[in-house]
Amino acid sequence: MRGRIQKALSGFYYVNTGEALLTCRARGKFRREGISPLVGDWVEVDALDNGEGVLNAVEPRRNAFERPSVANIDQLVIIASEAIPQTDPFLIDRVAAIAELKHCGVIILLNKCDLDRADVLYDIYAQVGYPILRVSAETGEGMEQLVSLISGKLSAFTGNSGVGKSSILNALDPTFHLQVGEVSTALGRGRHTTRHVEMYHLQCGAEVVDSPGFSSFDTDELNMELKEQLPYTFTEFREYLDDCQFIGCSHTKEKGCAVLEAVRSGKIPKSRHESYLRLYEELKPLESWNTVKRKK
Ligand SMILES: Nc1nc2c(ncn2[C@@H]2O[C@H](COP(=O)(O)OP(=O)(O)OP(=O)(O)O)[C@@H](O)[C@H]2O)c(=O)[nH]1
Ligand SMILES: [Mg+2]
Ligand SMILES: [Zn+2]
Repeated sequence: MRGRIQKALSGFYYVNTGEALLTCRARGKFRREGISPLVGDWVEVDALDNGEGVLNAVEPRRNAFERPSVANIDQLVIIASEAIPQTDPFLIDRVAAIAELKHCGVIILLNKCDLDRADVLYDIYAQVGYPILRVSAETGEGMEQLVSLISGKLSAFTGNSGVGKSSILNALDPTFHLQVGEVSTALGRGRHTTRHVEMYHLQCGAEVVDSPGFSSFDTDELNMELKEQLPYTFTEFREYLDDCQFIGCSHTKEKGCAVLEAVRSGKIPKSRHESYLRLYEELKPLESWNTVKRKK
């Protein structure tokens, strides 16, 4: 029968079939073929006795992410803060670039606004043009507007550990009691309180995936496609890309580069271009082993 993976934990997949939540193991072929079923996947399962099942097949995906590990989502909600922990804009830009590559919506939520209004981040992303909202899980500020942005959709909350992803879910739905963790003031970061990926159905009609926060990234999602599309994944660069003097301009240091000119004149936020340069450098090594054609 058909169902959707609602939760993944310790090698088990909890599949919602509409009638039951089956605890499933995946068939060995998934591991052999290098496919990881993800929360949000539509799957085919065989029901066994006592609420267990076997996961047989994963339906084609609309999109899939490694961090957070989810599939078929409508939008990524990137949660950030300028209180403790502070969010490095590079982390936002990196996640947003991958979301753009996969044609997935992006929303920026600035949490802990009871402590800090996050003016710097607000100005950057308002200028980029992403939907952006100041919220506070503590006081409830912004929750009504947030509901209107997420209802009727499947969203994945993502952001650095301790930024308040689980707290916002608790604030959105009074029936939720998700575990939240203290932030280490000495280290200025969260303690990785949420340890698994799970989809929640909210009373307001939204579906949201909560996931472990990140503190750094590995290189899994940095691939050739991202390298080739990088300038386009920075949405506010797009209108300048045809005006560079050189075709094939990398927008890093060239003469007559329209993107660099827009950065100089303040039309593109400087921090966004700095993130672009950092990603450009990270992606650079991919070229040598991936695009050189072998002579036959
Ligand atoms: N003052 C204030 N504190 C908040 C707010 N939101 C969350 N916190 C606190 O921040 C800490 C971390 O919150 P969590 O919800 O556990 O953060 P998380 O993003 O889910 O963290 P991980 O699960 O580790 O990724 C907790 O002590 C919360 O009480 C807020 O809007 N204002
Ligand atoms: Mg959490
Ligand atoms: Zn250029």
